[in-house]
Amino acid sequence: MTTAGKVIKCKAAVLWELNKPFSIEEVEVAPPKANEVRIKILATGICRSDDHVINGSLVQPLPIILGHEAAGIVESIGEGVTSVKPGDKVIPLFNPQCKKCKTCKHPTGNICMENDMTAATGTLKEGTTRFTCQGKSIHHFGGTSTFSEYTVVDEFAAVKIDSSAPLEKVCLIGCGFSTGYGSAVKVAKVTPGSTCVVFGLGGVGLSVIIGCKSAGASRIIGVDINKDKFAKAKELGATECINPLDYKKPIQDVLVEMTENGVDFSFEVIGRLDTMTAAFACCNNAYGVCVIVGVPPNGQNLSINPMLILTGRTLKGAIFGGFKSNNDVPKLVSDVLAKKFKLDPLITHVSSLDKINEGFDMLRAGKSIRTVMTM
Ligand code: PAD
Ligand code: ZN
Repeated sequence: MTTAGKVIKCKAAVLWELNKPFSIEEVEVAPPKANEVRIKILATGICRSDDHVINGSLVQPLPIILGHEAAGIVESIGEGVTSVKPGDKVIPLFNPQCKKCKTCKHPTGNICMENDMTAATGTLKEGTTRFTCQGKSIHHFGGTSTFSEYTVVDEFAAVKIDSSAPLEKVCLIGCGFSTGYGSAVKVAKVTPGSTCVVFGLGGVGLSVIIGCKSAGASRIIGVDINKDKFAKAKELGATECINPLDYKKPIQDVLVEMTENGVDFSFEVIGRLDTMTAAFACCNNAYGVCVIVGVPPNGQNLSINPMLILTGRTLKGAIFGGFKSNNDVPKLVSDVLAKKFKLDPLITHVSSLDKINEGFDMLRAGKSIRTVMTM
């Protein structure tokens, strides 16, 4: 029996209030309108950015269905959709690529003007939501909302991937892996023989390490206050790992000493102002490049002595590893199929949507890298 054109009732994790657990609810998912795609989500990862919404660091309209790192199969399409068809494997794109706006037409810019992160409305482009629960309309998150068995996205926020891709792994290309890997190879443009430092060894930081190693860095220093993260970081390419709590001096001073006047490339992959300041200060004064990857707390500012910039350091940042999502996501999936890199080491837990709160508790306790919920 086809579900196309009908409302689908399914399970979703709804966040009704900040700092509260998700409620597993039966939601109604309306059929896609023109230029929209309804997707059956088969796998979705838990990323720290979702947690930033729960704790208020990343401000979004509530109630909301979070989740943005996923893969699924197209269930039905709205009028005018041409890039995907029912049955296609797709990855939803929280940082979409419409290919028409000024940013998409720019050779490197990747914050498509159709994105719903920078000034979140919690709706699709048409201006309304497709989710209803207990008679209330529920907001979308980043145009993706993958903590639901079915979701509706704008056509520009979904991309077809290889039909043989293992969805329970390539879901990480929807956010964490691509963000980290691209931050190294595309944003910093790590060079062979260079020295890199990565602050924060979660799923995204470890993906930065994978990128630094593949770009030929000869020294990769991992920094984390949780030493349980060190073994995996070394397995993926870190040549040494340090814990700021083991030193009396500020960690930037330790790093500058360890590396003869600072590193070539530094990455902040936590989302804290103090570690952003440290990451910037520990890169070489003449040519060091610091990339901000962590999402900072809402409404706070960094204070930086301009002298640090004047001598030649570069401070930059990027969403989604600087990748143009529609162009690059299918290529990254093909790279996984060609065994160019492995996603398995990043997936420490496989779980289900019913256990979403336990999955977030493990992330907060530093016990998981990525939990992938399969449906
Ligand atoms: P995670 O929580 O798995 O990893 C963060 C790591 O930082 C953990 O291992 C912590 O132990 C460590 N840490 C915490 N505090 C400190 C500290 N003071 N000093 C040193 N280490 C510390 O998160 P994640 O890997 O999923 O995400 C990391 C950040 O990247 C987070 O801010 C997230 O919102 C952001 C992100 N950005 C994008 C983007 O497009 N720029 C995409 C996805 C995630
Ligand atoms: Zn994410």
